[in-house]
Amino acid sequence: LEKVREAVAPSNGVPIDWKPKSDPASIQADVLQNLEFTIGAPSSKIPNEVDVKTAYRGVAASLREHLIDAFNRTQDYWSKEDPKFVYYLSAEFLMGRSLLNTVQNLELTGPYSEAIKKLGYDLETLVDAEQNAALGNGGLGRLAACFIDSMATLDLPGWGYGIRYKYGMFKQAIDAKGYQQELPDIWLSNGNPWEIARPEITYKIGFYGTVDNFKWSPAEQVIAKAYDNPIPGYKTNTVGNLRLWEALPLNEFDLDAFNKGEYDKAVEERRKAEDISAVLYPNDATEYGKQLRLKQQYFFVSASIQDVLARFKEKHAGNWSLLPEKAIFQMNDTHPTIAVAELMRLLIDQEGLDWDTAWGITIKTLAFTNHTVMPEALEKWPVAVLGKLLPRHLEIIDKIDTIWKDSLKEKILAQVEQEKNSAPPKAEPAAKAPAKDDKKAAEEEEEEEEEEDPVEAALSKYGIITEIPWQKDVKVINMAYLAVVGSKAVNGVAAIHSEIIKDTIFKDFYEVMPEKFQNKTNGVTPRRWLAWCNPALAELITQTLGTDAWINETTLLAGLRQHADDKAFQAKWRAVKHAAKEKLSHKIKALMGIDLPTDPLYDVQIKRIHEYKRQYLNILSLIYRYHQIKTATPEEKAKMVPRVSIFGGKAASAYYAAKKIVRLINRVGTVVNSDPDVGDLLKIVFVPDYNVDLAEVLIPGAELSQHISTAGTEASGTSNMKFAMNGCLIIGTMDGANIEIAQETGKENMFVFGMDAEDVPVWREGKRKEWKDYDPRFVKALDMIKSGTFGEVDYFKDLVESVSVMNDHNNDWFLVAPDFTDYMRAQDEVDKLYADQDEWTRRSILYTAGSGFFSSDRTIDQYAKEIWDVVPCKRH
Ligand code: NBG
Repeated sequence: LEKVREAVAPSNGVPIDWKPKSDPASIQADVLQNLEFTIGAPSSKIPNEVDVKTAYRGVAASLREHLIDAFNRTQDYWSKEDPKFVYYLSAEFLMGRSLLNTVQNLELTGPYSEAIKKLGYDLETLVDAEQNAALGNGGLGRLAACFIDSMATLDLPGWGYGIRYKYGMFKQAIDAKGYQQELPDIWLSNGNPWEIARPEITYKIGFYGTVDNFKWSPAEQVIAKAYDNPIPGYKTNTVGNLRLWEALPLNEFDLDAFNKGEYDKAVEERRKAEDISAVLYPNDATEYGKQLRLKQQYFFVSASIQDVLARFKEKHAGNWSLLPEKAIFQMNDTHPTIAVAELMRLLIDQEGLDWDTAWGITIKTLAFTNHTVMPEALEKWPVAVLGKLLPRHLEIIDKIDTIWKDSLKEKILAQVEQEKNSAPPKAEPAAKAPAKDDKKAAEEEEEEEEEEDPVEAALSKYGIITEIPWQKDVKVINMAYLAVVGSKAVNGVAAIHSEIIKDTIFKDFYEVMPEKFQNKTNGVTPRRWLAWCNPALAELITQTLGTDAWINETTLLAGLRQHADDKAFQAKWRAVKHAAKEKLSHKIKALMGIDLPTDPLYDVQIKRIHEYKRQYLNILSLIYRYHQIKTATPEEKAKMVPRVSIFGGKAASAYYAAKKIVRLINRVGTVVNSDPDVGDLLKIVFVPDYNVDLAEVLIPGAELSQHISTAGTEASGTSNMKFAMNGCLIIGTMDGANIEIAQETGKENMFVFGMDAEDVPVWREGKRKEWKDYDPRFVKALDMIKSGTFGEVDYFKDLVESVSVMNDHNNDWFLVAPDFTDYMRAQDEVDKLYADQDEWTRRSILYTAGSGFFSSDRTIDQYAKEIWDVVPCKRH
């Protein structure tokens, strides 16, 4: 080794500062070299006979050198400086593609484009050859991806931690009849040039088994193997890390079994282990309660915490009280919340700390973000399930629960006393009460005796381990409560959502520890979601503001406001938007073979398909629009505003109502698009397999986007922010981050409709009187479905019924019918405004101008300062 060092290092012993070169000629040579020696393409075929996918790999391999160079320097520097780190624990990271983002963030686009051109390709084609890394379901996973981009850009020492799923989010196909079909997402089939396998970094993860005197002996063990994914910041040398874990068997292969001819048995252990990191659960706000899911959660959480503790020990062996000054784990929703028990277990069982010391460290080292109030997505594991898989953790959770409730006892006792004293004295039994027979009286007495102690009753609502009301005797662990108790801070993801959680799901907890609760309004990275996906608009913004500093300092976008009334600027803005519509139209032609005119209003609703997101409301209004077109006179038709309505999104595979909505949209699209009476007045398109790279085309091309959830249900929404950045107007309810977008861009510029979050529960209780009857247009739309205009009358029957029984307020839980009229009013305003293109464009500019607040740089800066206490550590 010494000899090698001597050979590569100059005499002063400092290693040669090797760096990949960035001029086009060197890049070209480097790509060629990588094509041959990394990828293995025969030199006789390079470059002209190499197919696009291979060429992509060659270019990625060359870029990877730049990435790894900066990555190693960053990580070395951080290791030397030893700052406090944030670890973002998330079961999902919806990264999308990396080539364009990498080349842009490293500021190498110019030389790479040139080099690639000289080799006979173009950057855009190669970008398109990359598979999507769809290791997430929707907003929650994409948020995690935006966050690590911002962490790197802000030079914050931080890593993401998650699972390297072999199969990501399922691929969605729509069959000829309009049904959604789910296909496996084999995203690694062309390799993954961005990751660095780390066979040297592994941890053992145990499951099942027994606990004897606090000592856990797992019955099953697997190995977690690390893969690092360098995350480049923009305009900085910092490259962060996303470490993903793959599950492998402890024993590769049972040769004995194989030799006996038991081939299945020979590979059984491998198969069982690999199952753990095989698939991303394709659900978003619906809980299947699968044991494997819990296994996945524990798997990645345990590996990540073990990894962090191992590094900590190398530097600060034994000094555990220092841990909260060196590390904070942010738990992204309930999926990683087993971390509370795992950190306790490792500190106590492995490091030998006592309970109180371990607990003191734990609650300073964990923080929790809640992303939904939908009860089905707030994970509750049956005690029986968790206790079997993780028996030691169950013990720990049980003890946390007991100590937590004990700590509240005094407070509750005082409350109960106070209530007793202030309650009116109990009336004496009426003198003439009929005498009871003895037996009955005795029974009643017994019942009274059994009556719960009021303190116990009051305490039960704080229980981490509780009974589910509809299934007595089945005990469950409320993972969100465990997280709230075990964290230093709890936050919601938009202002309204953070208030709602304090009033509803965490009300009791908020009352006893209000200081823990915070808000951190979501954000999105302005790099991927404006600068890189909409280069023409970005260029216009840079020209207009005289700087591209807005890419990292998005509040500078406010400078566009002063140009909003300038007609010449409006014309330029419109031209750029129109070009983006054309690009979108070409994309749809390529994907679906549908020709979309580019003059109509482009109206887009893209998100997971869910009843609360109300794609149903949108399609019902379009059905009525279709009816209007069919019955219009030529004069009326001439006045109509043509529209292209685009939907995209996946329904969870077992979510039948959502799947019916997908089918309805597709059926309506088929009928409308082929009706010669309609022509270009209305086109309805459902783009299959909506994902990150489609979003990067759909968002710039959209002029109107729909964020129309029932108020109080959408925690934040993040695509609303992306649309706003790209100058797309919003029709929406006063829900989630729409409220803050309206504040920033002007509520008068948004098409706001519907009940607000305070009205909704009142409506549901059936107390709202002013709503008299169904809107006749709503009735018409439903009638058209019922009468078979779109076929499949029986199939759509329950969808129709779900919004039909007006007096049963449990029906139509998401208020499709009661919000319909106001929605139609807002849609009329949309049409009216679109006819006035100057005013529309003015507003479009104001959206971009007002979107600066919604950069994830701002969000992450707030997390860093207000929760994590992590400061930038920048290598120069
Ligand atoms: C989702 C919410 C969205 C929110 C994202 C990111 C879950 C559980 N929640 O409204 O539905 O924008 O999280 O915070 O996926």
